[in-house]
Amino acid sequence: MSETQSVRYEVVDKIGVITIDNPPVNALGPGVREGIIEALERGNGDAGVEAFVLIGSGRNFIAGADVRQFGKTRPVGTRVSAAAIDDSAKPVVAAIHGYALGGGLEHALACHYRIATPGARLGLPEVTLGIIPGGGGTQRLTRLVGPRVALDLIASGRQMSADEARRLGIVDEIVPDGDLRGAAVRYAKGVAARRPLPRVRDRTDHVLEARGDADLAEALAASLGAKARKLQAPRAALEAVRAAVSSDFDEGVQIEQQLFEKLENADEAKALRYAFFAEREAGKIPGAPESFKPPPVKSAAVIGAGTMGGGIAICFADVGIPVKVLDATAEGLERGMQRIRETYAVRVKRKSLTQAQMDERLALIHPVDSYDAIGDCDAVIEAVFERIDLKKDVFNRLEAVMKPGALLLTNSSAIDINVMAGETSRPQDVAGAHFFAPANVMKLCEIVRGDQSSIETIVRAVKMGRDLGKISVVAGTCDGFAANRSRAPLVTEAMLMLEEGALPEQIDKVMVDFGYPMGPFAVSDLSGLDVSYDTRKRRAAADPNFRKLHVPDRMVELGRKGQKTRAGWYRYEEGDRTPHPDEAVKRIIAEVARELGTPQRSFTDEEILKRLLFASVNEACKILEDGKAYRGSDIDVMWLHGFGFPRHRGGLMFWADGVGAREVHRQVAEWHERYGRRWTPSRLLAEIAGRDGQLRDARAQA
Ligand code: T1G
Repeated sequence: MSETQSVRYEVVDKIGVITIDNPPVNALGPGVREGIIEALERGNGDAGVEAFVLIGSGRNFIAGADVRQFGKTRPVGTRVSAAAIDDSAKPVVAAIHGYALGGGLEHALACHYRIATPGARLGLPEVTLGIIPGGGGTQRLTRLVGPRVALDLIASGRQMSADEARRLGIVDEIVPDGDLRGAAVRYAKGVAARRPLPRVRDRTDHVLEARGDADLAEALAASLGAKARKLQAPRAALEAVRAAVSSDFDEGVQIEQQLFEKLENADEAKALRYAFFAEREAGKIPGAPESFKPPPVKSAAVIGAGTMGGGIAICFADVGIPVKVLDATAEGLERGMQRIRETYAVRVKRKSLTQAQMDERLALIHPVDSYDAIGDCDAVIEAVFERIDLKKDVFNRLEAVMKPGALLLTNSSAIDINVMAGETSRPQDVAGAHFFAPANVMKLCEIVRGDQSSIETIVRAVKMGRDLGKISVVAGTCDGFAANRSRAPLVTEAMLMLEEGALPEQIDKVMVDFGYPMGPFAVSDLSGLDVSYDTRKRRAAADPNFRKLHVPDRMVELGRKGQKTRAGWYRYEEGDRTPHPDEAVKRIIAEVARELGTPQRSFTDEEILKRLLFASVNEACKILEDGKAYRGSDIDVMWLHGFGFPRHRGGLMFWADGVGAREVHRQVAEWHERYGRRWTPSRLLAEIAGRDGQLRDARAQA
């Protein structure tokens, strides 16, 4: 018998079973909350029903409120349906499998009992969307586990395992996989007659204890990290948890509601919501045949045991996929394996991994000494030095040994995919899988289409990246592909502003204030100033119009290569990574400017920010114009996960939309007049500005 389309209600052995059936993830979409309320009313009015079970069909319990509905009016809020569960005269048992997130966990907290399967994942991820739980979750969780644990969970938005939830007292019992519904019905029968109902809202032990805790206020405030403190949602979470301690339940729910409403339509929440959907959109490949279900990569090989190759091997081992590692020399291979062991050892030392886990993962990484040993792998990733002759040689050998249909991937960041594809008789199987350093940490995996890559190859490579826990985004092959190509103009403008009178620490501060973890000069010190030096020399030799970057060139020539030489854009003390502004750098910049005869001036923070980001927005539009990215929002996902762009600002294009495409275009055109060729406005930018459109919605033109 169906109540609403997305909620089923039936009576099994005198237990009213309420099943949420709203694919794909049982979000609390239209009709779900109403359906729950109606089912409860029926069962409470039915003498043949003793208790209820609330359960999700498909792969999880309830993934939370429907994010697509945010900012729109909601007929019934989570608060109301959770209250209906709480108010039920007969006990309600939440039966949790898969995800119980956000409003999903809030419904479970309103239930009188909670059981879960071992694989269940529970959490209140609202802060990651710029809001706080708005269905009574901040109040119930604080009453159930106390303010310290509650704030940790709410302000971080992290997920916990069923086991942790059991230890914290959030879950009453863990039941085996298999027949959750049967187990829940039996559980419900066991508790059907028990009274009073254990309502979380009536729990006072933790809040009474907290009221007597003189250190609590300070401890709670201190528990928000520096990053969280800059954001509205975690600060609101703190206020809501405080209210749970100091107020009665109904008052607390009111306060939560007010805080929630203030956040819901703020810029922070809009940007975070946008980022959530942009990430999912990036996984969709235009033109991919719907019937094609990509087979997972179950075994992989990495060619080249350098820093990148080792990092990539770790990515596979981390998710349980066996991986073979091959290097040109036995010493190179041993050094690479040593580095892999050290990386794991650091994680064990930092307690993010146990020794047993380290051993398990290392056992999945097999050093091999010949190409013959890798032929049967589902995917191979080439990560040798960026030299065309080397890459060609590797692909020649892969052609000879790899089984038909194997994915032939290259981690090249600069060399045209078509060059490698041209070495094989199966260019359709070749694509780029461009990881960002450190490969085992950074989330972005740029999947690069060669001219002949098949759509199936791209879909498979995207899935491989996702299975590695990465965010895969597709780019076309061109100089720098989409991610680095879109960022390059930012770096150029940063360097050129130095010639005009800005200082590295000033530019970095603007970007850190904007929300970046580090400014571009601190990043350059970390990766090494010499990395781009050779590329610039090569380009300058090939292109007479190439705008030379005199300041960084001079720095490298003076031996200031960054952290590794303890001197770059900043100076560094021995064994310490803290950057200190350096008078010597000021002198070098002034000297170069004098030699060039560049007039010196001062910059406002706003000009710095716009000059850096507009240069990249303009380039991103050119990338789309050239058909080298599918969508404007894909550029944003690349910036969020490849370059540390602050997530609460959505992404490069989303941010620029906030300024307005018209204004971006006007300024780019003005700088084109002033600075010349490199600021030539993109045609696509002009077109979007002309119709007051949105950059994030731009689509590949070619
Ligand atoms: N609303 C709408 N659509 C959602 C959704 C949601 N909450 N969650 C997922 N989807 C869609 C998603 O867009 C994709 O669609 C498909 O489901 C599969 O998702 C009152 C206010 C559950 C861990 O933050 O974290 O409750 O792209 O590709 O990798 O306090 O989705 O295929 O068309 O991500 O297996 C709190 C968000 C809301 C959970 C599954 N809830 N979701 O991951 O699949 S706030 C969340 C996730 C709230 C209350 C408040 C993940 C997942 P399409 P997927 P997955």
